[in-house]
Amino acid sequence: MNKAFPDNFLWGGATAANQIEGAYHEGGKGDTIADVLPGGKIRLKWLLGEGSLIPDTNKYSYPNHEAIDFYHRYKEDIALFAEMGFRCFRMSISWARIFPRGDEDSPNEEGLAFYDRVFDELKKYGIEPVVTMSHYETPLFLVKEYGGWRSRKLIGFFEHYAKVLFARYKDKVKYWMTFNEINGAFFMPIQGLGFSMEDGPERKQAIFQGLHHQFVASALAVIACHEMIPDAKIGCMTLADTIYPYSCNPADVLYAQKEEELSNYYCMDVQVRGEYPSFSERIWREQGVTLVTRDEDFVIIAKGHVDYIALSYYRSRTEKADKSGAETAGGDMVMGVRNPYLKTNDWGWEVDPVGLRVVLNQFYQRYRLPLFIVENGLGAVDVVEEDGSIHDDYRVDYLSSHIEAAADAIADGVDLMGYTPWGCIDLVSASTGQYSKRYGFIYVDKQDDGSGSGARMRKDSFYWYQGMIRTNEAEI
Ligand code: BGP
Repeated sequence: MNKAFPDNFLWGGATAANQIEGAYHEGGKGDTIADVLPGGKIRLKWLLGEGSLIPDTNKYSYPNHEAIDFYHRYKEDIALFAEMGFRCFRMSISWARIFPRGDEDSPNEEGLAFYDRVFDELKKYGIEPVVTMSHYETPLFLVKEYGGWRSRKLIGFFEHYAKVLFARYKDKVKYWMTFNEINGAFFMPIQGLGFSMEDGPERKQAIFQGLHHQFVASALAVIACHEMIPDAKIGCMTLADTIYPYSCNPADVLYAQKEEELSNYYCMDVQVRGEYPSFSERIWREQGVTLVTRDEDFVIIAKGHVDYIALSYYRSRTEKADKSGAETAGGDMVMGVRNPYLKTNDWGWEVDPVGLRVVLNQFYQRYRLPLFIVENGLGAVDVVEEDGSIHDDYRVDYLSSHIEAAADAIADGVDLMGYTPWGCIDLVSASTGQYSKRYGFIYVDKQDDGSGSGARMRKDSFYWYQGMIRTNEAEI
């Protein structure tokens, strides 16, 4: 039996500027927070808020500086996306290419022109750009000078940036997203909110305050987009955290529910419903947070609610009230306890396609807005055979099982707009800064020590995904 997707389903692939472009000092671009994160396991120290914001190239490598050189090779890459049959391409605009410091009045024309060239190239093949405005790449100047999103001033800078983008690209881009994985701030504030800070009450206060500023900024961008490009759609983007209670012990169920409220619904309720959820007062109390707000913020938030919900999904999370003695689930900062029913990938992330169906249903039932899976995928070590072939059947298994889960969700009644697997071309990992954690259909010859020609090669999954898009169906 086959399951069909809607004819206008947006099949494609997803990337972010800091993980593919490289050319970090070309075209007038300023530094971003991604440019000071070193590559390899050591990056964790920075994600925990303990690393320096001054790069030390004698001691560390900074793979985001070169990434996969999409800045110069975008034509070749887009041709390969077209060969797979992409209908859309998710990418981000680097804020620091448009405003190198982030707080200028006038944009950098060279940066704007670069994205014009990329959009024109996509159009040549009929590929729709899906653009994230801020994907873990806050300009470093804003981080150092203003303390990142802790500062209210960033609301105005972001609104200005958004308006410049809408004015320039109004005829070229019809799908927008404001902040990538906005709820990721709870786990890795350095990437989303652009500040580094060790754990403690001050950090919690800063995270909630920074998120409030992002909510207002996001809503202002939504309002501007609706006014300036009435035929565009603008969404929020959330890290979809399917949370299971470890057992039917009511204490575990309640704990899991509270985690879900914080991780999934706290941000989405604001961005989708235009108001803070009923449980937010409790969360602020429990976390010892006092938000500093202005009356006008709530008017803006109420008006600037989004048109669709974009989400990333990689794995589920299992939670337990009392974790003592329990095995921790592997992975990065999004940690729960080990779920004995699930297998893990090479980096310890649990693989759970059913969790995707579950979370799509949860989100759709709660919000009744179209959903868009803009990240999903398997980070794995790939082996290039002597003849240049790459047999990544494990990736095909992962993706096809998740596509089937998405098809099941559609059959459940969920309105799903599209699917753009993460890292459709190999890129630099966000959590480890490695090249060797590969997600792509297209292999890029770059190794963790920075060596490699940068040559692009088609993996087996390239041909599988091409067939998948052509038939518009998931084989089950
Ligand atoms: C998401 C980010 C992406 C991406 C992905 C995979 O959280 O939005 O930028 O990198 O995760 O994670 P990683 O690169 O750490 O494997």
